[in-house]
Amino acid sequence: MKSIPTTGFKTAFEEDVYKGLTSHPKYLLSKYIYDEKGDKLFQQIMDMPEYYLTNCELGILQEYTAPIAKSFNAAGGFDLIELGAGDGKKTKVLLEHLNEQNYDFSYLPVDISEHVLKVLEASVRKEIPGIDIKPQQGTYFKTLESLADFSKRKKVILVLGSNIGNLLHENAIEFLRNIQQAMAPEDMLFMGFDQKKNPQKILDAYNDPHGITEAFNKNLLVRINYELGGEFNPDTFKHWETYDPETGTAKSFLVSKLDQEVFIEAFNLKVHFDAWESIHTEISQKYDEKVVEWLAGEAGLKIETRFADSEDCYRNYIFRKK
Ligand code: AVJ
Repeated sequence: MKSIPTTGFKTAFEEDVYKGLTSHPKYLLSKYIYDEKGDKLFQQIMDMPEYYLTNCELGILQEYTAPIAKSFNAAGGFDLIELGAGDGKKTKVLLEHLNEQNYDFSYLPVDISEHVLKVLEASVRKEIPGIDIKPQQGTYFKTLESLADFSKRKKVILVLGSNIGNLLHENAIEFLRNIQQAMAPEDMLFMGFDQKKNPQKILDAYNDPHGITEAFNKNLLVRINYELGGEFNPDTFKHWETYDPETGTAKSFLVSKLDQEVFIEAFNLKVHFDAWESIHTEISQKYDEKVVEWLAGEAGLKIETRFADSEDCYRNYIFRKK
């Protein structure tokens, strides 16, 4: 049934897809949703009214711009390092204020995609001329390591969008610990965490009536077709979202509507799906204060301040080294 490759895989994508689709239960990793098409779909998700996260965080940044900016400041100025900047819509609220108030700082957006950085740099330069922007292409950790000795200034590390929510707690701790290790005692981490809330609101955000989240989730199949010679028919899969209010975990699945075999050329393999068999594709973790405190503590960080939106849907935390 399976043809186990005797030689190595060409890419991590190939290897991870093979592992996920030959496991039981099946899974695919959400990080692979983000090719060029996936990036565009995520952009559309952030613009939907149902995806409350964007506006909640934007609201916090708008309401508390001045105190946030003040907390970033230090005698010798500071470097603002953003992991996963995207289109910078939210960050620009802070950048504009920091620029107007003549704070002494550099903005260092970090991303794996050179393209994302180019677009961001151009829009920042156009909208906020005079800003000192130094894009850093690379993985978060490689870049954080090199930035640790990049300058003697205070580092403020920014992670917006509740991006940590795609990680299981164990991996979230590892992520936070990696950041913690790159921090000097005076440095700080400013990070967004989507909070537990009415479960219906969460389900609506990840199961929108426009079908954008469905297309985003199914982009995994489309990408396998495109890059690995897969023969998935995305219409034969149903996008399914669950939310467990106890653990705070929202999960996305693709469920096969029929018993089928899907050929994938790169593996010379037919993957069998029973009718209603699932592929787990993503988690979007929701947090409460206790869990944030615990994750931070495990990573050697402590909460210094928190900012919440008026409905307490979302919180941005400032962490320091313990
Ligand atoms: C980018 C991980 C924050 O989980 O809310 C949006 C990705 N998935 N809709 C999230 C996503 C489905 C998003 N993060």
